[in-house]
Amino acid sequence: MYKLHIGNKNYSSWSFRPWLLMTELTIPFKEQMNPFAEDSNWDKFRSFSPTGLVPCLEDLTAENKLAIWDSLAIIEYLAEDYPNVWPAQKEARAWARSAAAEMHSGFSYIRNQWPMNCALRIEPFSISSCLQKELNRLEELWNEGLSRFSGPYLAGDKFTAVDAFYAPIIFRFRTFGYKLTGKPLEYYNLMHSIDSVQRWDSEAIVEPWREVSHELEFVETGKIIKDHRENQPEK
Ligand SMILES: N[C@@H](CCC(=O)N[C@@H](CS)C(=O)NCC(=O)O)C(=O)O
Repeated sequence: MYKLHIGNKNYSSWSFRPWLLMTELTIPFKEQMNPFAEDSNWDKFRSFSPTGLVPCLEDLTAENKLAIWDSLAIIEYLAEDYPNVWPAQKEARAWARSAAAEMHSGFSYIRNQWPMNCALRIEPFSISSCLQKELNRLEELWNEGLSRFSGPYLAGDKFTAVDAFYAPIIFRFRTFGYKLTGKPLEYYNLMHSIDSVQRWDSEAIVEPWREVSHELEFVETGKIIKDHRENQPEK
C-alpha cells in the first residue's frame, strides 16, 4: 500500500502527475493532503519528504520506511510493479520517457509564466517570445506523439505516464485561454473528459485555502477574468 503526499490540488502541478497516474491506473493509495503554508513548508514537509517538497510517495509495505521523492522517481518506482505505467511497445516507451523527461527538466517559461491554478481564468497581457517558443515546441511534441502512435493518447491507445506528465498543461491552457487546433485540440478535449481529471479539478476549486505567493503569481501575467472557487474567503 502507498501513501501519496500531495500539495493543494488548485496549485500543485507536480502533485497532480503521480496522483492522476495512480488514480487512472487504479493503483491503490492513500492520499495525504498537505496544504502549503504561508511562510515556509520546510519544517512541515520535511517530516515526510527529504527535500521538503511534494509529491512524495511512501511505500508502507517496505521493510524499512521508504520515501520516494520527486514525481519522475515516483513514476519509475511504480513502473517496477505496474508495467502499464509506460507503453508496452519499446519505441513508444522510449518516446514517452523522452517526452516526460523533457517536461520534467524543461518548459520552464510555461511552468513559471503560466502557473497552474484550476480555478482561475486569465487574459494574458502578452506572450513573450520565449514562452511562445515553448508553446510551439509543446504543440509539435503532442502532434508528433499523436500521429506517430495513432492516439488518442500521447504514446498510443492507452493513458500512460507521459499523459500524466502533460496533464497540468491542460489546466494551464484553459486558464490562459490558449487556443489549440487539430490533434492537440482533440487530445486537450479528451484529457478534460477523463473522470479523474475532472475529480481533481472539482476538488481543487472547493479547497478552502488561499496561499498568497501562489495567488500573486498572476499579478504580472494577466488580468483575472473569472475565479471559479465557490467558497470565496470573506472580505
Ligand atoms: N521536481 C520536483 C518538484 C517538486 C516541487 O517543486 N513541488 C512544489 C509543489 S508543486 C513544492 O513542494 N513546493 C513547496 C515549497 O517550495 O515550499 C518533483 O518533480 O516532484
